Amino acid sequence: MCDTCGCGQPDDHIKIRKPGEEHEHRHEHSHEHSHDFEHEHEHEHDKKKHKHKHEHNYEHSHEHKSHEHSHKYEHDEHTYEHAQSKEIKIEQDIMQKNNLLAERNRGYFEAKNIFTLNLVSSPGSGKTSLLEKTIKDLKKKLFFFVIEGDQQTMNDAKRIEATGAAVVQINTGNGCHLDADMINKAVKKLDVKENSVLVIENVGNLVCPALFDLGESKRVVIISVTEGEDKPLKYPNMFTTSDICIINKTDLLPHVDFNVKKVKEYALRINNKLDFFEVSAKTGNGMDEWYEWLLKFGGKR
Ligand SMILES: Nc1nc2c(ncn2[C@@H]2O[C@H](COP(=O)(O)OP(=O)(O)OP(=O)(O)O)[C@@H](O)[C@H]2O)c(=O)[nH]1
Ligand SMILES: [Zn+2]
Ligand SMILES: [Zn+2]
Ligand SMILES: [Zn+2]
Ligand SMILES: [Zn+2]
Repeated sequence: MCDTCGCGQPDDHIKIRKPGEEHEHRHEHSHEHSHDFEHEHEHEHDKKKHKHKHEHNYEHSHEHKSHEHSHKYEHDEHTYEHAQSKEIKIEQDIMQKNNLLAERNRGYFEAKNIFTLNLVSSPGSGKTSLLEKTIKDLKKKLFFFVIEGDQQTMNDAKRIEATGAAVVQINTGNGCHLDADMINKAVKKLDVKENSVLVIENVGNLVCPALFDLGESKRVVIISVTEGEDKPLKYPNMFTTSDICIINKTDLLPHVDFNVKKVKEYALRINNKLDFFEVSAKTGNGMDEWYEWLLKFGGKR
């Protein structure tokens, strides 16, 4: 797992904003932070000060001169752990925390009859385009709320705002995925209503978003025909954890070497429960079947 998946992600680098709020310089975060990450600080042990790298909440190992010392924080005896086992421990804690929060999100969504989709894909597969078209065509029938995720810009949120749907943008800074905590906060900011459809556009990346349950009702992986049909084999996690696979940009099929039959076969090899939709968000081709599916699940307006 890469560094940004959990580590190196101080909460105050995450920005959750509605379009138009980006120039207000409103800081919604308090400067609380937990020491989940490695940092150096001084300790006093038997009146002797020493500096060391230290992770609160988690086990840590560090070098020390021969002296007795105790900590406020629980940690293992100072055995010399391998850096690797330490990393795995941190990953487990992060995933566990995320999964608990995802279940809380899911409970909330179920109680309010909010049908939640988590759109995952590589960058540029057409998530925002698909969503724009879907909202325009179905907004009389379904009540849409949107959470847009990407690292830096408000671009996608502005595109969605133009369709008339309520939207917030989560900028993750260096982070390469959304997590359940960000969704929890964004949902409050959006004030998502009962009997609605909440669509979450995850950060464009076929690896890390697969690891983080957001509490969604269904996960939708989008693959475009310009990406090559071997993606399911190369990025199996994304396909095992998804319920729906949308094959987008089918209008380009005459111009690219992409075998639709093969991509489905590869994807089913990874996950035999996947349902497919073949669409062009640009021309609208194939969108009707996708809409039918959405209308079947989404809370009626
Ligand atoms: N030909 C064609 N182009 C499409 C289609 N859907 C999206 N595009 C184009 O693909 C590019 C990326 O589309 P976006 O909707 O921004 O993709 P995205 O997945 O939201 O991108 P990120 O948020 O950056 O990951 C744009 O130039 C779109 O116009 C399609 O069905 N056919
Ligand atoms: Zn990552
Ligand atoms: Zn500290
Ligand atoms: Zn120590
Ligand atoms: Zn997008």
